[in-house]
Amino acid sequence: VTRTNLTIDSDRLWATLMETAEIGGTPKGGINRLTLTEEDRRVRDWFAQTVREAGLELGIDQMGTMYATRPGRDPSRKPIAMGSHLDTQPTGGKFDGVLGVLAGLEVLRTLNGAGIETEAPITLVNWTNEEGARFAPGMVASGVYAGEVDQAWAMERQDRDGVRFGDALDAIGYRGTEPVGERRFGAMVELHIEQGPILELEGKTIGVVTAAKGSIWADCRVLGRESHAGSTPMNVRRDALMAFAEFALASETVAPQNGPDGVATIGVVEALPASRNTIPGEVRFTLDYRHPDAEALDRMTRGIDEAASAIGSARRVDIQIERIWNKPPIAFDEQVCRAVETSAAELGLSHRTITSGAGHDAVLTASVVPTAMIFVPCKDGISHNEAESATKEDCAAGANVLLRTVLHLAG
Ligand code: HGY
Ligand code: MN
Ligand code: MN
Repeated sequence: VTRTNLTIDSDRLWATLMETAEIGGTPKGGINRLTLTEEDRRVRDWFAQTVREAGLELGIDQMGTMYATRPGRDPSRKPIAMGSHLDTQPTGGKFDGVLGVLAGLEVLRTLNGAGIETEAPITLVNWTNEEGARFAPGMVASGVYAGEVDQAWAMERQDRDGVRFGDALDAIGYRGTEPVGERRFGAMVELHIEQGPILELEGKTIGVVTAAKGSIWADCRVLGRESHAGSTPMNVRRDALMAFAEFALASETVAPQNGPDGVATIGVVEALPASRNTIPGEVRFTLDYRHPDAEALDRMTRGIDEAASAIGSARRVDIQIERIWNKPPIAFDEQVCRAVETSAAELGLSHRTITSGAGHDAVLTASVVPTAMIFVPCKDGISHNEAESATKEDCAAGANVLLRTVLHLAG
């Protein structure tokens, strides 16, 4: 039975959001808390202490993912999971990931305060390395949990300084002993800011997320030939940087060819040997492209590979694209989506169904656990930016939908 009058404490939620934003907080009001750094360790320590104070049982798996469980009346039932991530982008905001974890904490604190016992246990999850900004790919711990990423391969991923994921995990003391994927959940619900402009434009408070774009990440290299900047005629150069530039613009035109929902991004570029009077012989760069439709995503892959070989032969360079992540588009679970929609309606909150352009841990768990997401608006649709912001009211609305959805599912 769902208590009709139970709501979360929005002051407490907001205070917790602002308190933890100090850990890795930046002068511009954002958060720089890259996965498996000292800042990540500090927020994990805070999380561990806070959930223990709330009487929750804490487990940590071999990828460092943290599970805080509130017992239910019937321990034989699979727990209902709420969760997201506490790691951020280098110029991250206060809400991406963090809102989903702290709203889940607020839900559990509210149940404790009301003395409510649910049939099924409830587990709050902090997934390791959702962002993929330090160690690529992102969503790697939920990927291992879902059986879509190989754990040993994940442990070997290196950051730009050559630090291995496994060593960084040991350095902050969060390599748990629990095998990944051993915990099975009855359902999983993730609350997140939309990170896009639709809810705000339409004046809707809640997004019932029914699907998510597919995403492909690649580590790329252009191999040309170093040569003298002054004495090498333009027509004999094998300039890796200029070839990269042409490829970058080609990837920008491939995206919209498959409709307005196709996107492509090159976030990191490095020209070697990085000397102003040597023609770059090598360029290393990242490529992230996405589409909600699997067929269109395949067409983007073909367009990108065709551009690489055409530009490569025209400029006598080799453009290599190594795909390290390939997650097809997904649809979330209909029952769980309906529980989200019913909860929003019960609360009298304006809502609409929506597809997620961003990736989330829920996108990975969806293949092994009935999963859905709740969106709330963020200002100007801005995210992965220190100016990211959401209102206290919308955060509370999202947390109340999360509370009711979990009560529906946990009984
Ligand atoms: O890349 C993503 O979609 C996620 O926000 N890390
Ligand atoms: Mn996120
Ligand atoms: Mn993010």
